[in-house]
Amino acid sequence: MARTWWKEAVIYQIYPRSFMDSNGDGIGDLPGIISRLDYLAYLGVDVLWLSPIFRSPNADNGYDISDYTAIMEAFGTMADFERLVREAHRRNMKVLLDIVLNHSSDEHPWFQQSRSSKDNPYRDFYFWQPHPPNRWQSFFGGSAWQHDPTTDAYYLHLFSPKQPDLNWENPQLRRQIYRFMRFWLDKGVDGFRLDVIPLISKRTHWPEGYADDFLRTVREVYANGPRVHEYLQEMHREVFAPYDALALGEGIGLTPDTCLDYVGAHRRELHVLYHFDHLFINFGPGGRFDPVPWKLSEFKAIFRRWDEAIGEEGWINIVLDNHDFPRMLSRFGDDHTYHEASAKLLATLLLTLRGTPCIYQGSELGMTNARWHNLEELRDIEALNAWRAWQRAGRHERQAFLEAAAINGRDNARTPMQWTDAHAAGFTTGTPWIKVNDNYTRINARRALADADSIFHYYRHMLALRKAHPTLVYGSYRPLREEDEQLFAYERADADGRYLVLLNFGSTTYPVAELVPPTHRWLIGNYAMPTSAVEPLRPWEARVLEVGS
Ligand code: ISL
Ligand code: CA
Repeated sequence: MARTWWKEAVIYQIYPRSFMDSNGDGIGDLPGIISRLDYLAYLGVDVLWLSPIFRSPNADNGYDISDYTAIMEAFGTMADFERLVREAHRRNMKVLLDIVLNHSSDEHPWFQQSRSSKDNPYRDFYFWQPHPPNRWQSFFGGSAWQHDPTTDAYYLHLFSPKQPDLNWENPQLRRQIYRFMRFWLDKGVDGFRLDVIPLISKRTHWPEGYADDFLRTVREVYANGPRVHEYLQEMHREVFAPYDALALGEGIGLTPDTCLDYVGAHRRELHVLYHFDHLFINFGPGGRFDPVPWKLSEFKAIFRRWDEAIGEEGWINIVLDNHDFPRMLSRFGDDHTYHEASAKLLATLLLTLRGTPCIYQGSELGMTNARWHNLEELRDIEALNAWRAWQRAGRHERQAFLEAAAINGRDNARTPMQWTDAHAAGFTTGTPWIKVNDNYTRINARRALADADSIFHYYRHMLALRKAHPTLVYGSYRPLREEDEQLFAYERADADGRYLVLLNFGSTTYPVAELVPPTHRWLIGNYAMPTSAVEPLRPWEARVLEVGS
C-alpha cells in the first residue's frame, strides 16, 4: 500500500458561517477562522476543509456560487484568505477548498447571460428544454425543471431553482472551471472537496427516475453519468496532477461496486471519496424528514462492504457527520445519559477505521443536536422546502415536522461553534445568524481545554495514537461479531502490528473475554484503564488494545 500524506492525515471540516465571527455581524468569517488556528493546531488536525467561501447569495449557504474567483463578502477579503492559507501552512496544516462544480448560483453572470436569449454564447453553459423532458425531482423538493419566462424555456436544477446545473458537455465550460481551480491552487490551496461530483455528467436522453425511490434515482439516473470519468480524468490532467493537488469527492450516488472507478489509484481521477450509505441509514421512504429506526448490525455491514470495495486499490474518507447531517453524537451515540462516554467512543470509531477521517467542527467538544422550538428557528433551505412540500401534500402538523427536523435536519450541524459560556457561546458579539445550542454553558471549548478528561483532550490523544501507530492507517480491517446489535468490534493489522478495537454501543455491560488474545496491551479508552483488558466493557466503553500476532 503506497504511503502518502493524505492517507495519514486527519481532516477537520469547518463550516465558516458557523465557526467564528470576528466582526460582530453574527456570521462566521475568515479572520474568525484565523483567530482559531492555534486551537486547531493544538487539537492536532492536519488538513482544514473549508465549506464554500466563494461569492454567493447564500440560497444554500455558499453551495450556490455567483463568482468562482471572489471571496463571499460576509466572509472577508482575498487578503484575509491569503493570510489564512499562510497562517495554516505556518502551522503545518493544509487547506482544502469545497468547490461546487455541478451547478452555479442563478446570480452567476453566466446564468444571467444564458437566460437572456436562446442564442446567447452562454446559453449552453446550462441545460435548457422547451418543456420538462421528464419528471425529475430536486434534492430540495419539487420539479428539477424550472420555467424561465424570458425565453419561455425550462432549465435543470437538481438542487434549488437558484442552483442551475452546469452543462459539462460544453468544453468551454470545462475549460473555464479548470481555470478557476488553478486560480486557487496558485494561491497555495492544497486541494479540493468536490461537491456532488458524481452528478456532473448528465444522461442527456433524459430518462425517467423512480417516482417511489429518490435515492435509487440518484444512484442510477442522476449520478455516474456516461462521461463522468472522462471529465474527471481531464480534470486530473488539467488541475490535480500539475499541482499535485488532493481531490476529495463527495460521493453522492456512489455504490461499492462503482467507487473504484473514481478512486482507483490507476484511474487518475480522484484520490479519496466519502459515501452516504451510513449517513442515509435512518432516511425512510419519505427521505430525511421521514426518519426510521436503524440497526447497529446494518451500520457495521455498511463499513465492511465499503472497506472490501475500496480494498488496496482505493481510499476512503471516514465521515460520521458533516454540515448536511445531524450531529453524530445525537444520532449514533447517547447524548443524554452517556454523553461524554459515547462522544469518546465515536471518536475512537472515527479515528481507528481504515481511511482518512474527517472531524466535523464541534465533534471534538461533544456538540449535539439542538432543541428546536418552532419552525422560525430553522434556516436550511432543504428543511424549509420540505415543510412547504408537507403543507402542499395536506400535512399541517407543525410539531411533527419539527420533530423530524430535530432528528435529521441539517440545521443541527450548523448551530454556532461553542467557544465559551459567554454571550452566544463566544461565537459572536452580535446576534448569530442561527440560534446557539442552549447547552453551550456546559459544552464549550474553554471548559474542555481546562479539563484533562474532556472529549477534546481525548480527541488529541486519539490523534496522537493514530500518528504513533501507522497500522491504524494502513492495516487491514477485519470486523468481528458482525450480527451483534451492541458490540462494534474489529481488528486492524499489518506487518507492523495488530490492534483490537472494542466499542460497546449500549448502556449495559458487555463480555469480551473470548475476543481478547492472550498477549495484549491496553492503549487507550474512554474509561480509566481497566484492571484487566478482558473484563466486560462498561456502558458505551471504547477499548483499544495492541494484541500479539
Ligand atoms: O444529503 C442530502 C440529501 O437529502 C442533501 O442534504 C445534500 O444536498 C446532498 O448530500 C449533497 O450535498 C452537497 O450538495 C448540496 C449542498 O446543499 C450540500 O450542503 C452539499 O454538501 C448542493 O450543493
Ligand atoms: Ca462576521
